[in-house]
Amino acid sequence: MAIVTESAPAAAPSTAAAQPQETVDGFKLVIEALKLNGLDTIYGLPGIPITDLTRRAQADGIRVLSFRHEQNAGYAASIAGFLTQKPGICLTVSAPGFLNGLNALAHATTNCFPMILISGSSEREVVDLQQGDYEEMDQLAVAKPICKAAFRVLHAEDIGVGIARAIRAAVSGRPGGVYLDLPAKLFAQSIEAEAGRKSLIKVVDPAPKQLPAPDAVKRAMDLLKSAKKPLIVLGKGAAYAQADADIKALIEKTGIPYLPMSMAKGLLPDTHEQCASAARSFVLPEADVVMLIGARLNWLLSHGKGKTWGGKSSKDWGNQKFIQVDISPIEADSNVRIDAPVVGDIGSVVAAFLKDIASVPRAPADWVNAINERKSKNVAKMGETLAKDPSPMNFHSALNVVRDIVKANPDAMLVNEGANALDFTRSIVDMYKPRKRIDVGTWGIMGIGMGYCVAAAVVTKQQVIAIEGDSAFGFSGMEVETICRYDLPVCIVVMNNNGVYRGTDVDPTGRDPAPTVFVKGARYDRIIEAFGGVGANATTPAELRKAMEEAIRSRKPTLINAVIDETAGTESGRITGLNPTAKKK
Ligand code: ADP
Ligand code: TPW
Ligand code: MG
Repeated sequence: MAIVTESAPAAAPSTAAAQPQETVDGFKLVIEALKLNGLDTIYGLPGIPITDLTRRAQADGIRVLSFRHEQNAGYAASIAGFLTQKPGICLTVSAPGFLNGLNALAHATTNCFPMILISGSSEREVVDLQQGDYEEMDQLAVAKPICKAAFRVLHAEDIGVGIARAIRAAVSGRPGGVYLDLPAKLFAQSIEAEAGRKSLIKVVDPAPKQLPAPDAVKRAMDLLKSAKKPLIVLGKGAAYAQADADIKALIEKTGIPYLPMSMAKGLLPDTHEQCASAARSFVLPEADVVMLIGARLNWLLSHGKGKTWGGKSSKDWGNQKFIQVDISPIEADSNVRIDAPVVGDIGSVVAAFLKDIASVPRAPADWVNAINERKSKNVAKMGETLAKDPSPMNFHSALNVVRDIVKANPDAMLVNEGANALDFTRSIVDMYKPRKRIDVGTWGIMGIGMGYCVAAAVVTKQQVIAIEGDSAFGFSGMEVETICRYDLPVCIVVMNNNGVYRGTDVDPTGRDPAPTVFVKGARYDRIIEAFGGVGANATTPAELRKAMEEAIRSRKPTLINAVIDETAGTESGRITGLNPTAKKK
């Protein structure tokens, strides 16, 4: 490791006999600690006190991707963590930059993505006495409640330990967001080079395997063997675990129908004969044993109860028994009884299941047939809808094109946010490979779009396709400049229906535009042209297809304004029922 950067005769005693001492400063130690641990990319935004950290990191070979807003850098880091199993690094300045990064830190924690938010901070002595330092804020205290762990390093010789602790906290057990506070003073501290080198830690086994207890495995397998109507639910934890071949084997060897959660789509191709997505509302209430693999029974699965699961009212439990595979020992029983919790990492657990797989009977034919019947009906119905070519274009006719393009480019990454633009894409666009679909996640958060595009392109080097609601796009739209600056192969499709959910609302008083409505007929494509990217306006599926094909052929940053019928969407997409007014009714 080339850690010696400077000789510092000025700092040495000025006797003629003294040898100039080789020293290393805090900047360099941070950079070397990251590199030593294979953390080769920083998503950030410069300014005091970290500008020189970005410069020197770049000079030392770390890829430094500079954003227009820290939130987007943070989202990029979070999804890089999901895709690589290494903590994504987001770097920000103090107070305001730090706060801008916090949303992503919380998002990473909520979604179980490993990420480290590194923020520069002001002088401790001044901050703690609240004497009004430049960008004064007790950042460590603010970060703590929303992240998995938070650390501060005060002395250069502790940088190695600080970064090692941050890495372990981010990736071990249930992954999450970690905050690392680096005060301005730290960067300028110099220590003796050899001592500096020795202080760094290459973290050994940062995310240790967690083998399941044999009795827990047996309990789960016994329950599975007893099932007449088994179902497997794959969540984004299963996608994160990168145990793709074993998960496929588990599903195919048992013949059990499975349901992928949004970001688990493509773990097996959505076109797989055992995929039950098109019969979701049938399999959830009907199943008798449900194996959850890396999926929580949160709101996205109706908390495991209520009508979705065959309960009589919203609080009633259904009749299913649950097996839950999760690395978190406290996840089980969070919403309903888990009859067979299996705590461990998904790779190890599924491998343990496979050892006993021959004794699991194949999923009963009447169950499989009943599902297939529902599926083919629903698929046929969807086919009819997709075949229509209404004018103006609606979500279905536009997404029918996206569906074809993704099918022809199964390695492309698909970024997706919005309400209708999200829900329709998830149900219409099939995914064929693992970890290709990245979206709004557990919170249904708007704003992940362009940050995810940057990270997806940088990490995977694949074509990225972003399907964005016009509202969703606005949260991170300025990052099209970033996409153009780094010349990334990103094709953004803005599903422009003139607003949030729809473009049809009016202010009853006649004074202002309605809260959900935007400038009508806006031309989002022109935004990217300002930065040298390719813009296209598409009013028909044919125009959309041509523009997307051209984007993928050229790999040029492209933004397509897809003009969608402003009446086509529904309030809140698929989750209208969560609105308080709907609840009141
Ligand atoms: P989804 O939204 O797709 O249903 P969730 O985010 O709710 O998925 O659930 C992901 C779950 O996966 C979390 O409970 C998390 O603890 C778990 N998880 C993440 N990584 C692993 C892993 N390597 N092994 C086991 N469980 C994991
Ligand atoms: C950070 C609330 C959920 S969906 C959405 C908002 C504002 C936008 C829907 O409009 P869009 O999609 O994107 O045009 P479409 O196709 O239905 O017209 N702030 C944050 N996150 C969320 N989820 C919201 C607000 C919301
Ligand atoms: Mg919209």
